[in-house]
Amino acid sequence: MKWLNLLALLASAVSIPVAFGQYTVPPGSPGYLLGSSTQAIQFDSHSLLIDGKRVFIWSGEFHPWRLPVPQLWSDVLQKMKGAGFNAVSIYIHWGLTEGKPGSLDWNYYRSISQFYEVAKQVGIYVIARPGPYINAETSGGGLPGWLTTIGAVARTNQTGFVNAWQSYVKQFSETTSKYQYPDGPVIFVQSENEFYVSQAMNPTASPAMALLETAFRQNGISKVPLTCNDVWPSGNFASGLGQVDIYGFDSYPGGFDCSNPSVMPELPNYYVSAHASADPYGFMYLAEYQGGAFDPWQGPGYDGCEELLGSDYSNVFYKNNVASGATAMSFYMTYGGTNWGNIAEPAVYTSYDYGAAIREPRTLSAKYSEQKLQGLFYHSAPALLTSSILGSGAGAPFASNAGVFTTKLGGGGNPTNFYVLRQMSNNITTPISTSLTIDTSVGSLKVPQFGGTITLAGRESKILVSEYKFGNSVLRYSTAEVMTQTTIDGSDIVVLYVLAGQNVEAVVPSTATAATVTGSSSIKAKISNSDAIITGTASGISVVQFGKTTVIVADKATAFTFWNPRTVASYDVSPTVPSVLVVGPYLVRNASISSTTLALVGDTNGTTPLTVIAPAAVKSVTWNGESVKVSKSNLGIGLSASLTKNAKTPSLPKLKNAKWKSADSLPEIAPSFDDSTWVTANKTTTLNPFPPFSGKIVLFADEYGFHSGSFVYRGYFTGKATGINLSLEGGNNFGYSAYLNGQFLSSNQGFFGAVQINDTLTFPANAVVSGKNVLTIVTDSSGLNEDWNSNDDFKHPRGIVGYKLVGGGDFDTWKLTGNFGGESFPDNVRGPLNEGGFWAERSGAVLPGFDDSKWQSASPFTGISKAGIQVYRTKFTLSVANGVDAPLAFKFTATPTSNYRSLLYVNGWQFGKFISNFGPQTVFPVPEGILNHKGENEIALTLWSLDAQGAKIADLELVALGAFASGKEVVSGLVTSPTFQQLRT
Ligand code: IPT
Repeated sequence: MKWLNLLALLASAVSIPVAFGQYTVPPGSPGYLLGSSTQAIQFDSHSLLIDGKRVFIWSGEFHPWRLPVPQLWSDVLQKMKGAGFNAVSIYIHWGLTEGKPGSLDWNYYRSISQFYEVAKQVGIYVIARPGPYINAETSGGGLPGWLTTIGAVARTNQTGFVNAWQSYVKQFSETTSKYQYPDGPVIFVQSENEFYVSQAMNPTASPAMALLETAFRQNGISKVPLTCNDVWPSGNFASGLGQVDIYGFDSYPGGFDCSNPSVMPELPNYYVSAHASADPYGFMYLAEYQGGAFDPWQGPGYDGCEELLGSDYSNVFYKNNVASGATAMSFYMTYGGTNWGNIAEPAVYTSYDYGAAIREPRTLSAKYSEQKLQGLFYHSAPALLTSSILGSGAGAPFASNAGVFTTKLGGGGNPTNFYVLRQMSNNITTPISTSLTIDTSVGSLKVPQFGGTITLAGRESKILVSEYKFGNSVLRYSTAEVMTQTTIDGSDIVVLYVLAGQNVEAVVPSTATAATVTGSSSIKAKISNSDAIITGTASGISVVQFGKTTVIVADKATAFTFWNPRTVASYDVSPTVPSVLVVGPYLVRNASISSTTLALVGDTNGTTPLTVIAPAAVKSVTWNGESVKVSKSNLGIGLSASLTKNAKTPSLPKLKNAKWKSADSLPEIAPSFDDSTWVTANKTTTLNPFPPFSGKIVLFADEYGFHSGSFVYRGYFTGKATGINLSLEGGNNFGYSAYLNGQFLSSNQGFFGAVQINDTLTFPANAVVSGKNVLTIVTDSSGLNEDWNSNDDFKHPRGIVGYKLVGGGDFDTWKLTGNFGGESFPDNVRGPLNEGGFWAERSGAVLPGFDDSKWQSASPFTGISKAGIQVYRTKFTLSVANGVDAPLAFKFTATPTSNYRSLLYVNGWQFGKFISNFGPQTVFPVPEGILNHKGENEIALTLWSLDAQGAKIADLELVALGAFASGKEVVSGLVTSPTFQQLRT
């Protein structure tokens, strides 16, 4: 191992990039390092290079299928780009794409080509992660439901499994091949997902991985590297069979305990050594770095996750990654979205907000701003991309205070050094002060030199620089952090920030004779011995100008309002691409200059002061296409204006006052119900590794082509049975109700962690008839399990898994049904997982255009007074003003003592599963496009009362989660949403 490290060191010293896919010699020989290529994407042990230029990958995870409105994808990507994200990582969902074996559908929200086009337009690289296994807290971890019935073990090289993914991988690869950089935005294709676990448990992981990689390559993924995400930096697939071009690993060091959001775990300290031995030739790529957390059924809710993995966490942990040498990281998630339909796996509920930087309603969180400051900085510090760790430790020789831990990065043939400072423990929430000994071109300096201290708040990390180049200027050092730099009209600008009130000391060598300070006077500046010396505390914005150099100092909260868009279309967000500085708005999406006009596109949430620092040629400014009155800014630099466009919060209908129509959604309990078109369960054997423990007939819903939502069974028997032993599986928190000959027997619900419900039901004497008896069972599923351990866990059956009549006899016939059409579902827009098997769903009553004129008038707020399922429908019209982005949501009032389960359908899309006593979700955001913001909407709501006393919805309101005057892409009404007439007649 030692000599391998030596080679790696040698490679880093000479920094010869390796092109991917060029490994004609085995890893470990010098030739391996010297492979060369003309390809656009290369790398070495420091960083990725694109078109020969080193690049820091600041990436975020987003699942387009969790936001099924393609016209909103640009909104998320522009928000990401605004925060310095130059890449987006996406999972592609096999199960949603191939609902029926052999019938693949890549249209609508499944369109990867449309996503790549949007990313190309926005100018953001794409990391494509097609699985075929993805985990992702989605049903079956992305494996299709029909895969539960194949004999082969998933995620192995067994023929049955390999055959199963062929079409999906081929079609993914063929489409993606046209979008490989530079023809499109795709820079990496990841093979499989966290296959480490498999290697321990599944000896065929390597051959399975190799087969997949060959399939990607043979079907067109020939220009970009294949990558992996090891669950731990243990080197799986960094070498040997199944080796990828670029090795990556995942890390979730913040944990998932969102109920204790103020507890911050300590920093991981193993990355450097583990990566060095796992992947000595590659740069450190954190393929999934924790960007939030999922929240389980009965969990504390996503606000806790946003706090736990919030701005302090982002500050300390992400900077620690940089201190560990990472030059590429992707946050899981950056926009989480929604588990609409039956996308969720059993651990999670409808919202997949994830406490991410961009929240489920597409609003920006506090940590978005923290990520923006860091993202912009990493792109503004090319020296970071050739640096190595030059030393680290508590106190000396760096910090004067032993309570401060410093990592020094530098080298790489330039004088720039980076000092990553933090406190010794994340338990410390009080500030600490220190001085720092740094290397500069005038020797070692102990800074600050002119009074004051460097302060670190509790849970604050700072990256301080020395000999940092910006344009033709150099920051000798700064005790404030750098946000970004740009050069405008030949004048170099650097933006520095610290928390309000903290000291700042910065020195920039200069031949100027005087320095002026405008804006906030908390900062002073002077020229002394050919140095501009800047000192003071940060408060608002201070602008220091001398010669052709400008240093802007802002307090951190004010820095959060800074934006630095490029003014030409470009994936490259480094300082070599012209940019402007914009201060004030909630969001700046885009900037461009044509002759004397700067056109800005963005969002405001109220009257907002605007300052722009742009070339002198710019005389006028437009905001979202309208010109704004500008004057010289009193900051002493740039132009100022006021953005006055106010977004009116839309007036919303009161659902409590709406006209509701209603019908029984459980007619199947009637003995006379006609189930002749249902499937007859006739299997007595199964390939499923989790067979029934009792009962003659296999009743697993998936065996009969029903993979989503809910199932209804009707079992016929004659004789004198007095009860039944019943076993059901449905994943966490599933429910069921049983009826005999129309009479309610009982209901039950699982809880978190309950795999199976085993109940003995006693038949009331008066319920059993002497002839044919019919037992009706309605049950739902919270999705298929994931398959994290490659042990076919996702094949855990759903529905009835065991039955035995008490008192003798057996069933003659079992009939069952699930979603309309099963695998031959007709709705190729909403796809295979949208609907379940309730009558309201099968009959199409949940679809727009369904004729409910013959239904009775009844409201869900009155509800039902017995056990059963009732469906309610209403319509309302919205007229959200043009140019307003108003994320809307349906808000249930929680009634934890009541026992009911509800599905919310919005224009035929299932966008909420509310369980009265489990929670935690009561607010269900529904994106514009699923909800028609400018026209009519049809809502269907099911109310499944588990108890004999019935249930009612306490309240359901339509609420606005914000209102922004927005420059986002216009959503043109509803996304394609087939109607009842198209799908059921
Ligand atoms: C990691 C998975 O790769 C990802 O798909 C998702 O499930 C994530 O976890 C949790 O949200 S696995 C990691 C926790 C070891």
